[in-house]
Amino acid sequence: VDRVLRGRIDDRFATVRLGGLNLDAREARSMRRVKILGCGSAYHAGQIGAQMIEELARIPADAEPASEFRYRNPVVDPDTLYIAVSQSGETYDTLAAVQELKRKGARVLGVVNVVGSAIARETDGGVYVHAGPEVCVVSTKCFTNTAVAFALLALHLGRIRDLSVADGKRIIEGLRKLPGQIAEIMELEDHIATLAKEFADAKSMMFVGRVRGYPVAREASLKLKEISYIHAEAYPASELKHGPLALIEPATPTVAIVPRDDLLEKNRATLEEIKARSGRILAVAHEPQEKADDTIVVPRNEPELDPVLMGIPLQLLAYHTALALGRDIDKPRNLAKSVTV
Ligand code: F1P
Repeated sequence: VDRVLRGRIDDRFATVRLGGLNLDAREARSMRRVKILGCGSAYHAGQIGAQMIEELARIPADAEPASEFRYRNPVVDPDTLYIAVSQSGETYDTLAAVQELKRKGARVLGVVNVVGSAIARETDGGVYVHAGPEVCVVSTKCFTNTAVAFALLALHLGRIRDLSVADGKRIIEGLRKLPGQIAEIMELEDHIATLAKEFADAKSMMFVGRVRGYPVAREASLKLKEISYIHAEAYPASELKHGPLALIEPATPTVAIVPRDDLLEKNRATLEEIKARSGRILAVAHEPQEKADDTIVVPRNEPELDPVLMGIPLQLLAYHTALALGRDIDKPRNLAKSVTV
């Protein structure tokens, strides 16, 4: 995270410098929508990015799996800024989506880790994530850094459009706190490893989160599936009552993402609904949750940056669950470093 922030924050003007972005102020002001495309963890980081762009720059934004977008003959809109997200920069579905967009005359930026990769070359500009090489197949630090890169981009767009200087300063201070807070979360590893041993027996797990917590829930469930092979579902917390509550029972533990935002009370009510069905609950929150059996307590930052911090203990949870099950974590089955077909 230090690396993605380095040299990019300008305290004096409460803004950020994004050298290779290649998007001038006139273009940034005239765009009507942002559409983010990526696969797997890159898609989930894109969901976080879309929320940050809506919150900090007030531009309507959404994320879609590139692997869906490329097959559905989408309407390509000249007033939409498209952003392709990829760790490797080689994922074929994402590259194909970029090429299709370029053919139709769209402007496409990249949020990419590997410098000079195919997606970095094909896009019109963008932000490098500077997460360094991902030594294992699954994306971990790149997911975190991509979320931070989106915070920088959202801040930049927000300052060009209508974000107040005070808000800019608040987010910049929050960004500066991240590396120290991530180090604090890493101190929780032993506690998380102990919790993971309890989850290693689960046949299935449920991950729930609302708004900022939802992409974190999705990514956490993907990490668990990828490396431990435990079945996991991720649901927006408010969707539970539309069917999936039927799955909650003692043998299906739930991980609930409970940030301290204006949805805190709603999130606590969700914990109650799950508890009432005797489901075991692990919460990720800023303070211990009464209804949960255990809470992983993460430091508080600006609410917009919660997804950056709250994903990390759940990467550790997936890692230690897989370790407890004796899985080959760096080479999980059926997963390639960059999916090229
Ligand atoms: C996308 C992705 C990763 C996943 C695995 C397979 O890769 O789905 O999120 O962990 O490596 O590919 P990328 O486009 O971000 O390189």
